[in-house]
Amino acid sequence: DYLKEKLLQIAIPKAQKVRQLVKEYGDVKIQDVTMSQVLTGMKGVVSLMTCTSKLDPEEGIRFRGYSIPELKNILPKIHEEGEPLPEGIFYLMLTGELPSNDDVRYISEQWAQRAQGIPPHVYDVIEALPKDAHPMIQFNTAILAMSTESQFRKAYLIGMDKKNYWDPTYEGVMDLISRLPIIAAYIYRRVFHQGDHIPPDPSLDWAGNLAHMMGHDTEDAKRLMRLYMLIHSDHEGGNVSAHATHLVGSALSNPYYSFSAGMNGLAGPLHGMANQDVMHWINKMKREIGTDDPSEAQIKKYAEETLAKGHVIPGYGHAVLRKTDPRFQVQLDFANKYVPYAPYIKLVNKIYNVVPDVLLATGKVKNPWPNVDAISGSLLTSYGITEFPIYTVLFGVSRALGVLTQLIWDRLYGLPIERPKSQNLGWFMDKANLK
Ligand code: FAM
Repeated sequence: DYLKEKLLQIAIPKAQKVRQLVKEYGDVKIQDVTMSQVLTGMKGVVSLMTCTSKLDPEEGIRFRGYSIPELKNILPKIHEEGEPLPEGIFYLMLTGELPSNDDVRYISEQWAQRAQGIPPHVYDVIEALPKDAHPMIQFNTAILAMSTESQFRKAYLIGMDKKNYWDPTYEGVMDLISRLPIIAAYIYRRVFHQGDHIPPDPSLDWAGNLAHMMGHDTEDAKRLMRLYMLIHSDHEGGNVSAHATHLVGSALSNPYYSFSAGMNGLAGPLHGMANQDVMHWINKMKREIGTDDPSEAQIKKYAEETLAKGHVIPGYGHAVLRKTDPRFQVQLDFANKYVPYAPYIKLVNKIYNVVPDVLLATGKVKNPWPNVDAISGSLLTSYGITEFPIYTVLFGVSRALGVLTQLIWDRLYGLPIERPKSQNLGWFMDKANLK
């Protein structure tokens, strides 16, 4: 496997640097931490080392230094006019280098081959769940069920040298990523298409195959799926799905357990589930106002009512970003190019015109701008993928690319178990001299 060889060559000097930092520079002070940082979700506290991507509050995400618009130009594509293949961003996040066409083809083939290894009991486990169990429950259950195949645990038990843990991690990660589209499509067809399943086409790329297996087999739908899989793949290390995957992985739990932890986090409404909730919010608005095409004044009133009830407006706000999310923008540009007249896209634009001011008027929302989820569901819907509960599963398939690449690097760096310190309320009150 030339990719593994290459990875090891890149990683050895970096792992030495990590060891050197701990040994020789361990006492270097890097930051002061305030009371409010700890009590409002550790925002801005540097406590993780992540190499796959970095999030700038103003500019948004960069993958190994490259922004999404840059990647759209430089990553390999199938068609000149099309979207980059997610295989390419995986390669970039893994090695830190831009892939050639051959590198991307190699990964596509690897994944198509490895995808064939899903054990039959995984389908039995899915089938044992009620059809109306949320697709994220089914997805995550399947991920755990697949961990019977973990090479990591086997290697650990036979006494592998810990320097080599990255190797079975890599194997597990490659297997797991290869199989996620099949699992996601299986759940989609089970829940929404009477269990009428469509086998994978090994000649297709990873994202194209997902669209194909879901039954959305047009070139247009495949193009959308490639974009979707590219932009959701990573958002540096501190977001809930990335952090949870990393944390659980630090106990040397295998890649399946680790990723499953991340997916449980993604299923929360403040994280990945927001893409489904946005659609509920829009549809409830249409029902309550009694029209499919509400005016901006009507949308504003509905948004204000949402806040008055103590609810969040899904798809808006962010823990780090302080500008419109470039992942929102790139989808909006895509929509304006290919489906400009889609009713949901027109609504997304109208909502974008009024909601930021409504949130700003609260005086407390730190970022009133739309995030990735404000449009992704409307875009999928405009392409005929209208079943909202599958949206977070699609997010999860994509998110695997980043968080699992980082898991390989966690093992390459030899990072230890993660164990921050906790204190009780009295301790914080003492620090503040509060009686
Ligand atoms: N609607 C209503 N209130 C909001 C809000 C929104 N969209 N965004 C923030 N706030 C409130 C927040 O609840 C908090 O209120 P309290 O002080 O009363 O608790 C206050 O504004 C300050 O919050 P913040 O510091 O601006 O945001 P946080 O860093 O605490 O939270 C989010 C960040 C994303 C959880 C928050 O903006 C939110 O709940 N947004 C809606 C859900 C959503 O779209 N999540 C998806 C995020 C996404 F990019 C992803 O993970 N996929």
